[in-house]
Amino acid sequence: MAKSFLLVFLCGLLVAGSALAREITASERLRVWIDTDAACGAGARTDPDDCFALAYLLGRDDLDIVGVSTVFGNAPLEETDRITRLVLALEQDSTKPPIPVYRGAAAAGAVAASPASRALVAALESGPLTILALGPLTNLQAVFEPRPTLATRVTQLVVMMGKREGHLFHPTEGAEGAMLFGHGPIFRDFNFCEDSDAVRALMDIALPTILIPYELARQVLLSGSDLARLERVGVPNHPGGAGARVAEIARRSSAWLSFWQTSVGHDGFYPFDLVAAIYLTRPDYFSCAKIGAWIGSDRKAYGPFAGPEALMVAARETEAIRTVTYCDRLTPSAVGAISGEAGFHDHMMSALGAPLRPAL
Ligand SMILES: [Ca+2]
Repeated sequence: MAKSFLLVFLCGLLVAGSALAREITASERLRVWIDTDAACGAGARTDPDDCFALAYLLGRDDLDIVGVSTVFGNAPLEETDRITRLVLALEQDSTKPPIPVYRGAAAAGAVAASPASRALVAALESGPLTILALGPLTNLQAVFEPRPTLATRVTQLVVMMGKREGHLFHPTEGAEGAMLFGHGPIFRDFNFCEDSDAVRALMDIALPTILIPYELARQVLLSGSDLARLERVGVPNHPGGAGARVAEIARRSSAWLSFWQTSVGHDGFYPFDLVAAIYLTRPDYFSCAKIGAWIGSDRKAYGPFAGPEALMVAARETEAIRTVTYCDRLTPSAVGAISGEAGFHDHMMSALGAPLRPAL
């Protein structure tokens, strides 16, 4: 699916990304908080998706990013906090105040007050907030478990998590003629697994939750040639200049790309958190529905064996303890099926600063 999607994209490069017709006023901007375990370049198998999500969001004029909090996950907190600050500092606009970064939880269960939880509470008290959670939900547990009424200040909580019962996170799943276990690892629902107790705690709180799951993110591929294009976004003689952030993240993604090429069997990777970030500005690209969610063992994916605990969705009234919005696929316009529309991949690349046509 991802390859055919790419072909559609490559054939449809004529339309530029969404140029804003007029200047967006401050009151129209979406007020956003980002919670992240950014770890690009921290190790050979650390996913750079948070870093791309940050780069995408920092490049938008229609968002008011009031704060960023860091959490353990893709790497220890020391690393995620350091790398988040590094990503934000690259290309810092000297005409604007820097976006504040707050250090959060270093491990599951670390829910004592932290700079992150205090700052997020203050941000919620000062206005409605969209929260984009790209890592384990420990920082959110630290905020909402002691003060559940703050949930009324949340416009939407967008989380990279969730699965249908019976669904395995394997790259060949759903591919025609593919042997499921033939090649590549089965991924975990990482943000859930790293702190399932935080998810359990938040399930009791009425947060307007939107789940962007693996099954949606796998419809988007950031390919090796995409990364090469993004590396060229930077201006060579001006390392801190336009495009430096994206180019640096692309360079820090080379080991992750190699892992996917050799171990997963794809010339590219699914940019999970970047896909979730794009939901904030282009929800029209996402096909979503209200659905029941619960935490439990998957009874369908592993034959006679009980699967590991997961955050699952389906219309099972007996177990659905929460209603969430679950986005399982891209819309036809996002995959370029509607003539004249710039698709999801086109939007993603142009928003990151890549030229619309690959350099010859
Ligand atoms: Ca992440």
